[in-house]
Amino acid sequence: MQQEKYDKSSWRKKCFYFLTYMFVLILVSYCWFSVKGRSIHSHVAIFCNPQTNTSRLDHLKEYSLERMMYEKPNTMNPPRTDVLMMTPWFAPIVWEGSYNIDILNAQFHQRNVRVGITVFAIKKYTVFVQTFIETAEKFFMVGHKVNYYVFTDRPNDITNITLPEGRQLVLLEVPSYQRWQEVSMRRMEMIRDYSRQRFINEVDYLVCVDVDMKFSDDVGVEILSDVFGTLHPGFYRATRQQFTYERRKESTAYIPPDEGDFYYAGGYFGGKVEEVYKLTNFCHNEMMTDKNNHIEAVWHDESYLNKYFLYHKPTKILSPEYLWDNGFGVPAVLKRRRFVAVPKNHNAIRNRRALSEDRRTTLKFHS
Ligand code: UD2
Repeated sequence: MQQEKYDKSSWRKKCFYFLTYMFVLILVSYCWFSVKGRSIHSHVAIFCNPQTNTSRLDHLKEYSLERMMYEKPNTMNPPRTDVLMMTPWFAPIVWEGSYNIDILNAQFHQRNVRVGITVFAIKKYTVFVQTFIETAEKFFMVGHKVNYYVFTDRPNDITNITLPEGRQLVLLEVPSYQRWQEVSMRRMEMIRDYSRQRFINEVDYLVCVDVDMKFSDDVGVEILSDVFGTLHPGFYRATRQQFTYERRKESTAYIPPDEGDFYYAGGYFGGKVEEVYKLTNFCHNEMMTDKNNHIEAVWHDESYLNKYFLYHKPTKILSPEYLWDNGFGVPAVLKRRRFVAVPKNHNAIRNRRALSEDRRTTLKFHS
């Protein structure tokens, strides 16, 4: 009796071990064949039934334009012949006359695009915020969703501005730095960090600009692209040798005299959040390397930005229409002045004590 009981339980155990072994064997073989099959035959879909297998391509959104009336583009007659409209790497340079905003608006509206514009108002620069936003409301991305991201150490100094639906003001409290050069340069680090934590979840594109500016004409979705830079108003006609790139080999921002396409302004760049993240991460890291080696590039963040764009070509470039200083006059090529510097007394606004004896108003841009 005892023996019979023992045999039964032993047989059950054996069965259990055998079944477990088989199960594990089948599981391992299945995993191995799936992985192996995919890596060996990655170009041949041997494991999926094309009838039932789903693909990302099944869920593509279809965007199509409505019927629109506009003048036909003329292959033999370019709209502008007085300026360069395309770089050698096929990035468009945006000038008045080079695009049709109705077509672009229709495309971007379909995609329900969300745009974030970043400005820094540290210390006395808070005085520029109101004019910046008021003029942006008239001219910047009209009809599109916009978040104004204002980085400031003095949130209480920023007057609340009522904005229409789809547009909002977001104050981001950040530390201040003693030197104005450091304030300017640290923008890269802060844009990078907020891109990771916040912007990537809230907007599609970022436009990163100086705050001591005002909009005076339309700036719309024609500027948007994967990653864009802007021709510096002081150097758009200049030679390579005249560009104020960093020329000391000890700096990571160094650009040799026989290289360089354009001189890009530090105060206007942007693109998709992912691309702005890469750009700001690069610039901040290079700045930190230089800082550890006790060197600072000649034009601060602008020098590192120029280095980035040399080896990561922008996919679109904005003409100086998008960044102008009326101190430069109004050349004939400039059909519109869309975003212009607010005259400021550099010493008084950058330093703690206003230099009352120095009443000069200087050009914003170095040239
Ligand atoms: C140029 C560039 C700027 C930067 C700088 C580097 C343009 C239009 N401007 O501007 O982007 O590359 O050269 O030298 O291309 N700021 C504060 N508080 C301060 C100081 C600066 O908030 O105390 C912020 C503010 O947003 C300002 C920006 O940093 O607009 C750049 O400083 P700036 O305008 O005084 O520098 P500027 O005119 O030489």
